[in-house]
Amino acid sequence: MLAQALDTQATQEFASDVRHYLSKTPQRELHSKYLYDDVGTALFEVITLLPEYGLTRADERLLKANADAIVRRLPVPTIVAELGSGSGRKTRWILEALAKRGYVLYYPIDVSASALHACRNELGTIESVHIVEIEGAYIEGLKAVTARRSPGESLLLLFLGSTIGNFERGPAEEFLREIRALLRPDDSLLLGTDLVKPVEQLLAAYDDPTGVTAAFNLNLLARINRELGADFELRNFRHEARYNETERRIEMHLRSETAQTVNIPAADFQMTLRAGETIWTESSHKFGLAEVQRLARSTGFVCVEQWIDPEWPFAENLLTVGSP
Ligand code: AVI
Repeated sequence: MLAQALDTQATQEFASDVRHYLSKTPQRELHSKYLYDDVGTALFEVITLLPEYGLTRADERLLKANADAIVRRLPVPTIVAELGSGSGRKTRWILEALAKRGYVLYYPIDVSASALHACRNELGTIESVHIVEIEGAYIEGLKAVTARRSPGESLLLLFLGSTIGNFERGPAEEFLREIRALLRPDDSLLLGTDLVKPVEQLLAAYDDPTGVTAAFNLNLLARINRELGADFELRNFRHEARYNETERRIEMHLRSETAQTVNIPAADFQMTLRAGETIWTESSHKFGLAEVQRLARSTGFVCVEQWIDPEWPFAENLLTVGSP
């Protein structure tokens, strides 16, 4: 009964967000968090395997190569929480390195129950690691973790995979400040950031020739059809990835190939798209190393070390809680 009520609430929120973002002028939008239903999550997993998309492999390589160095910087005992754990694959290296020092408590935080399930399957067998899943949004999940911990325990918070890049720059700062406000002086944040790189490389990563990213993007319309009873004709839309030089970000759009009217009954919404008009579905910001250091400072952290992948420009940034 409770699960059903929560489901209804989630659907209502989805409907109201869809209506709000699609009504924006002059650029219609959809919020990128809705890309990740079960189909979208599975498609994203495939994206991480694409030769053109080096981001996830760079993140994993860095964690594997530097887990011991990262852990050496952390006090004993340290518990671990992760925002948006996903399958948990790349977290293994950090947990294994920490487990060499003793018992480790790990809180994966994710809105997706299936991601948490995959995470337990992936990491549940590491000796000395105890997993407590937190199903929920980032900040609420982090609050639940900080409310449970004992006085002497410091916290390592993981925010990997450059998910911070999917926030607009202003909201990214606000989000880091919110996190900072929940942390204590001995805590740290390991933040993964994809770095600025040649435009051709970025465009290939976000518009791969096999069409997996296109399917990932189009699935958002399919999801609105499935969950809100809409009548998007998917074949009338085309995936587009653009690089915005000024903002240093990839923008994903869905271009309407014809003039068309779409009905979304559960959102009580109808719209007419012009031929060539686009719906902006995601931004993926790219960073500079000094920019991350500044971002850390401006949000109450100190960036104490940055590890950079030599193959695919990506940085793992260790931020400690700065003195106020
Ligand atoms: C999850 N996030 C960091 C990915 C990115 O690269 O911005 C999402 C993604 N969108 C298209 N491809 C991958």
